[in-house]
Amino acid sequence: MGFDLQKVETFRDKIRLKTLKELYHLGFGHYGGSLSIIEALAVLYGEVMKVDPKNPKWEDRDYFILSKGHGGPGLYATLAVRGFFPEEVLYTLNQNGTTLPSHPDRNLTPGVDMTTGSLGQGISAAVGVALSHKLSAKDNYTFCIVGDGELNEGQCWEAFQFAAHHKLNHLIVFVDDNKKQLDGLTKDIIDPLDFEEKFKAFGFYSIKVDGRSLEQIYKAIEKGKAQTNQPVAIILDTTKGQGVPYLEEKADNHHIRPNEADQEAILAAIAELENKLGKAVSL
Ligand SMILES: Cc1ncc(C[n+]2csc(CCOP(=O)(O)OP(=O)(O)O)c2C)c(N)n1
Ligand SMILES: [Mg+2]
Repeated sequence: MGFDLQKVETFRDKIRLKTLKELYHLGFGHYGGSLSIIEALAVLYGEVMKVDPKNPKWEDRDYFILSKGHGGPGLYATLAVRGFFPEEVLYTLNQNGTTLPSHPDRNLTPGVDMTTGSLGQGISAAVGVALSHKLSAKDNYTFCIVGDGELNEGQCWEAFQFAAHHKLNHLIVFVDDNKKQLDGLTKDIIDPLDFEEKFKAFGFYSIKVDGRSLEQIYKAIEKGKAQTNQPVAIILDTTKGQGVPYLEEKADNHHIRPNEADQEAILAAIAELENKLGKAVSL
């Protein structure tokens, strides 16, 4: 299958629109880290991953684990637009009785492959999933997104050593290198130095791309898939709040309870995306 840029761009815009609408409807949430992974999610679910929305537990599917589970709203919007559940469900985000808790739960949401939210643990689970497929001689891919701040957790690096030792070449890890964590710049808290080089030293095939470029992300995955004896790390050069300039510039953009100025800017971004996509997509 070739890469259909226009199709993936539209998919990306719909995901970003639904992410903003569900979070705005809730009144607070993890805007910054949900928005910075949308390009990667659009490429994965729009073009790359073998999934069946009608049969989410299909054994031959590719797996996706959002290790930075607080980006759940971005994943939920992706799954809804992809047809795993009705888009209206997005408006129950994080409310009593919902199937969409603030952080992903594999027992509640169709299409969610792993329960995550405690940083550092999702990547360990992803390595286990990839190992089980390798031991069973199955060719499913396991994709996992970790945060740059999340990589402060030593557990992540234990998992990476293990993945390289076992040559888990069907494990593709994305680092959402948005340069910020909960309360500051990653470089001021624990400077990660050069992720690309670090992953190389840990035995990965490692490549850095512009995390806004759908084409670059797709090509990196293709290169990763060509590896036969190494796990793959794709470093996404992203911006926290990506795709909404006002939120990108807002210093404190990890978890937002929008004030009046924020509300105005978020509603303007929603209107802009709705105009771009045409009224047909708005709920
Ligand atoms: C083990 C653990 N410690 C702390 C938290 C609280 N927490 C949630 S998000 C976050 C910051 C994560 O930063 P990063 O991985 O860079 O995420 P992003 O920038 O993508 O939002 C923290 C500390 C957590 N979820 N799990
Ligand atoms: Mg970050």
